[in-house]
Amino acid sequence: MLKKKISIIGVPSDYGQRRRGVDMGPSAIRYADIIERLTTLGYEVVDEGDIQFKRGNQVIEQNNKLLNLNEIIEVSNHLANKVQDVIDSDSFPLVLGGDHSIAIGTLAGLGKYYKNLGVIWYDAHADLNTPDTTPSGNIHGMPLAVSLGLGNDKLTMINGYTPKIKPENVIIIGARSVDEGERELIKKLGIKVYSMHEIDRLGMTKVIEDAIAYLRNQQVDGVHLSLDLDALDPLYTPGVGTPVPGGITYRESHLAMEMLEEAQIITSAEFVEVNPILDERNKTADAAVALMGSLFGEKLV
Ligand code: NNH
Ligand code: MN
Ligand code: MN
Ligand code: MN
Repeated sequence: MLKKKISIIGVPSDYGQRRRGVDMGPSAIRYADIIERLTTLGYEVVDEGDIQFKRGNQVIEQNNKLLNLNEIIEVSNHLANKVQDVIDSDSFPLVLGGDHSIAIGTLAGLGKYYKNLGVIWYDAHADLNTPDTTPSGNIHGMPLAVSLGLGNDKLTMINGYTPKIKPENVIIIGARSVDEGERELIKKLGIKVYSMHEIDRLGMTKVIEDAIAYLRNQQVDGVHLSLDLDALDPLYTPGVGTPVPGGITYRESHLAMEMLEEAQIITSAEFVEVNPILDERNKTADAAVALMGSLFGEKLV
């Protein structure tokens, strides 16, 4: 990894969707020994604790196209500030969700530093919905669109600027559930997508080689890995709110992380959608921590 220090930021938010329990993701990941795992690899690991915000019984139906909008704005502002503090301290931001709506805050913080940030969106979904296209009203289906400057102004303007990233610097890996409006947006913006079809056809080795070459060619000044655990097949990560069969395998995901580590290209990461209530004996958090091990340079021999 490019940095010797890693700062863990927990974001216990479940406001981006309707299934309770994903707010316990950071606890489940800590329980799976994330700190020990990374410390063993020689990093100085700082646990920044969890982002603080009002937590309670939701869903608060303020707007059926933007569920829990105000809560998500609050979480995003806090998280953006924390991510900036971590970068200021010359540390690697490692954000633990929470549902994927937290990526709005992560990218709002990162975009202040990286003017040409690359993003690898490892997910079964494209997360490119807007209030006009969302089938659910769940903001966890929108963070990539929001970060590209599309959707509700209050979300796109978090941290006082928009957009946070450029479409030509985004790569989606693992997609297999894409909504109609998202499909149109992918075409319109020319976003690079390695769906399950490309992963099957090319193999993960070629997919990651291409992704790295593509981002280098874009001359990105950093690469953020946004990893939704539902990218993997539910066989390996059952503890997610919206599982989709036919996903990436455990080994393919390790290979992807190992290749990204070898390339020394990742400058920040987040692992989201771990829901211990839906899980089987913390299997999904264990998988998340094992993948982080590979991402941060763990070797078998
Ligand atoms: N595309 C659907 C929606 O917008 C599902 C999104 N669910 C996710 N995204 N887990 O990664 O509601
Ligand atoms: Mn507050
Ligand atoms: Mn997602
Ligand atoms: Mn997903």
